[in-house]
Amino acid sequence: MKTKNQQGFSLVELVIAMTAMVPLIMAAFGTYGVAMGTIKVNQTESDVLRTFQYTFDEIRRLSRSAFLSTMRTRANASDVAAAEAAKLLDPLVIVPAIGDWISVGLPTDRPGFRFFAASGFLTGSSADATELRTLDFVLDSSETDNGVDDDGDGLIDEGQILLNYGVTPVIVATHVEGFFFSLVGRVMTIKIQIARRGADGRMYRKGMKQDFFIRNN
Ligand SMILES: [Ca+2]
Ligand SMILES: [Ca+2]
Repeated sequence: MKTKNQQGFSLVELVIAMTAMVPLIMAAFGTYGVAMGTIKVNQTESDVLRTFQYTFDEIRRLSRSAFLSTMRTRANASDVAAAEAAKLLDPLVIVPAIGDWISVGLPTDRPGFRFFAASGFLTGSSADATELRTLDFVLDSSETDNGVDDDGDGLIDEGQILLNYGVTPVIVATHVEGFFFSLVGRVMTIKIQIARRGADGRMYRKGMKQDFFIRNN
C-alpha cells in the first residue's frame, strides 16, 4: 500500500507547477529572441565597419604618394555661388558647373577629389612618373540627389565610392549615403556615411571621419 509521500504529483499540483514555470519559459525565449536580434545587429555593424576600414585603408594607400599641388575637387553648390558672386566684380572669372573639377579653395565638403600621385610601378626621378587617381561618389542609377529614398530600399541618396586609376573604375564601397572630401593645409579629411538594412529589417547607419596627411608638394 502506497503512503501519501509515494503518490507523486496530483493533477492540481502539476497544474500549479506548470503555471509557475510559464514565466520562466517565456523569459528564456524572450532572452533568446533578444540575443538573436543582437547577433543580427552585430553582423550588420561589423559589415559596415569592415567597409569603413577597407575604404580608409585604400585612401591611405593612395594618398601616401599624392602631390598636394595637383589636388582638385568637384565643385559643389557653394563653389558655384561664390564664383557667380566673384564674376560680378571680375567678368573674367569662370563659373564652374556643379561637379566640375576645380582647385581646392575653401574647406567645404565636396563629393570627390583627384590628384596626381607618384607611380609605384616606375623607378627613377622622371618628373612624369605620376598617374592620375580619382575618388568619386556616384549615385546609384535608381536614386536622385533629393533627400528622398527614391527606390524604396531604406537608403537615402545612396551610391558607391569609385576609385579610378586607370581605364576601369573600381568599386571601393557600396551603400554609401555620403562621401565628403575637404582639405586644410596638408590635412585631407574624408567623411563617409554608410547605411545597411540588417537581417531583422531595421536600418543601421554610421558615419566615420579620418584625416590623412599629404606629404608631397
Ligand atoms: Ca534608396
Ligand atoms: Ca534620392
